[in-house]
Amino acid sequence: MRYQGREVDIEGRVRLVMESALTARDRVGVQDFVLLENYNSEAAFIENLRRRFRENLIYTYIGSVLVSVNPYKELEIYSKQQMERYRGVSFYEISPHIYALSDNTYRAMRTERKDQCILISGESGAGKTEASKKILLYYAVTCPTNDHMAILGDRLLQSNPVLEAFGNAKTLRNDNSSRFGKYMDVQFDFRGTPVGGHILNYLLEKSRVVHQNHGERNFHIFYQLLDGGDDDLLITLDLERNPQNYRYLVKGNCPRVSSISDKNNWKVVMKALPVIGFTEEEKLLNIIASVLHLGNTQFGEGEEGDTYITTETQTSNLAKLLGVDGSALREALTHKKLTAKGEEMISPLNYEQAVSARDALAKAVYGRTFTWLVEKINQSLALKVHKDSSVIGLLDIYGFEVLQQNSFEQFCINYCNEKLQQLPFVEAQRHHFHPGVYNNCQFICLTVYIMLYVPLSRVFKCNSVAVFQDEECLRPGETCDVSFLEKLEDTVGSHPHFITHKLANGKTRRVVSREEFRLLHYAGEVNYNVNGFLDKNNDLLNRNLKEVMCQSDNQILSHCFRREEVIDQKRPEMAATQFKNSLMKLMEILMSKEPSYVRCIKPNDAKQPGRFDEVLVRHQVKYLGLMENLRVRRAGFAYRRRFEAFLQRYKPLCPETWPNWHGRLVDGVSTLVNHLGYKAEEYKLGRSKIFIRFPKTLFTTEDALEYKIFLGVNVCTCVFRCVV
Ligand code: AOV
Ligand code: MG
Repeated sequence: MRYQGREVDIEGRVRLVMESALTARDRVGVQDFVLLENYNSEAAFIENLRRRFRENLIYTYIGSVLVSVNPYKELEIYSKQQMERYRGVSFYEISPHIYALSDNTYRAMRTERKDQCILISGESGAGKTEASKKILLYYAVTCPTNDHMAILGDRLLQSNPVLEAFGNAKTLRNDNSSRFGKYMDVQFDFRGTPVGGHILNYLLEKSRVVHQNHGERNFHIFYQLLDGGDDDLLITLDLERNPQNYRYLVKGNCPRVSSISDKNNWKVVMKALPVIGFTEEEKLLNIIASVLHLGNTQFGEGEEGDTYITTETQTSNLAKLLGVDGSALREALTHKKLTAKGEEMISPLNYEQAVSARDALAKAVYGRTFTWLVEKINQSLALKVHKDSSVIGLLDIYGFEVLQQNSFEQFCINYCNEKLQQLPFVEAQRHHFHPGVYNNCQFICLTVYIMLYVPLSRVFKCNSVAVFQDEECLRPGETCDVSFLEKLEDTVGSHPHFITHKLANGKTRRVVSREEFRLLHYAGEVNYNVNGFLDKNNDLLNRNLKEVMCQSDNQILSHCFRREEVIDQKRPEMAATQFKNSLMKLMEILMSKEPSYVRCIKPNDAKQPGRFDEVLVRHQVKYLGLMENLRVRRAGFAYRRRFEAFLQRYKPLCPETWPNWHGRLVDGVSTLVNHLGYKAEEYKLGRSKIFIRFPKTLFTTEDALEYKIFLGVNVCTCVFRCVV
């Protein structure tokens, strides 16, 4: 028989299994942390990661959780041949890989007929987006397809460079940092062929359009256009090639990034657009250019405190690109329309107000175009109404972030990470407190989770920061960020994970300034500066600017700025509330699916290959809860399978369950495991699932199945049970 590509007989195979297990353990550590001898030791855990990292083995399991360490270099492990190696192969027979997790999830979806989701977490730059792309590629390449569906696979893949161009940017943490959250459903029909897809996007960091921190850039697409667009195109758009000429591109003082070729990426995006069914290229380019021109629109101050535009020619071009009337745009950029006692009044904006109106327009134009782009991609992926279809969801969000100055964006990003970090815990609770399985619950570590996460979530849930910001924004008259901070102190001041300058009282060594509040997140402390918090949450656009925009003859923009919005006097939901609500919906989506987890680790802050910074890794191992994860797996039942799935898979191993079991599922499983010789401490039967404690039990059963399929006759599985 063939084993790992070699022709061997059964004895040889057993020997090979044992030899490879022993030598591999010494050289490169164990491939599943569950098999670590000293599984309580964090040092042993990190040493195992380090050994494997040194050997370019970036993947390790904790049971069914995949831990991935960013290699910061291209490894030869993602080829088509590699994909083939992992197809249909049991999780534990072959070295850990993102393809194994992808394949396993796919097979679970097919055999258990249950929707799945893959949750990828880790801090900024840890490798989440790369992992999600690899999973998608795996499905596009390995799933059965036909000509029609091949187009869909192409679209799924090609949507990535487009979304990344518009939604990713260079930050200090990551040269290709996702500045939006992405959840993608891939839909499969009963044959396992991908038939549709759908993307949900979460809170794009729009403030980046008008401002970037030092060493960071605006969204990639601007630089791609300037570097890659041909001369004629730039002339048509009235653009110059040098990004330094655009105020929205110079704030971070970082026009070029050595790891990025804007020119090549531009070509990739231009090629991808038609694949995803895009015909409005010209209109889209006009919009990108208009944002740059908006940034260069400057104002002068009149004697009466009024404002006028000093860059007249540019504004005319800007109006053309936006497809709106020039004088109406000028008026709307320098005046605001108010309705008082049923009468409309126009009042001039002062300099600061005009700058802020201009920036608000740039953010709105870009942000809404991004949402439109996602809608457009969704149309091309078109989720089908299929009776027997299932989906695999892929979640790739922005990772936890701590910057020098943290603002509203980091607050939302970190809140999102915090929420998602709770998910496995909620999930574990759901499974392990399954009646009949865990009567004398051994969940010591669960309390760690509860202590860490629940109190903070209470801050958000009961005294809901988001909701209360809405109240703050709603208050008539001038509201200011400092009063928001005071109100926060009044509401959640007593919470141990919340600190401000006033509340610190010498209790903290690190300074919290008067404009900051500090939250103790699961992943560390973060000081948030409240300056601009409310404005960002308000995300308001003057009504007359909306009026101008909804008359645009650029169809993308007229789609993005609807007439109804101007007529409708209802206050739109605040950004934080929208985000919170969409996250709650996301949690529901995720909870309705069977989850798999990829935990990404960043080995160093210098983005360098071969560097394993132990302090940094230890911190991530801690806050990702990997030791707790391991302890839970070891102490509890590492593997769980639905009765149907377990019986379906292993029934050939027992004459009484083969070819079909007609009694109750639980009795079938019981008969099967008795026949296989499982010992009482190795497993438990729950209400609808079997829980298996040791990976070896499952390895053995898998081996027996494989051998059985190979021989085509019934074998005594005990032989294997003794030797492996
Ligand atoms: P992130 O998604 O976790 O950060 P990325 O997936 O963008 O991080 O990874 C950051 C960079 O690390 C990539 O651009 C690659 O250069 C490198 N990298 C990551 N994974 C691999 C891999 N498997 N092989 C080779 N290089 C890799 V963020 O979106 O900032 O939270 O917000
Ligand atoms: Mg990312």
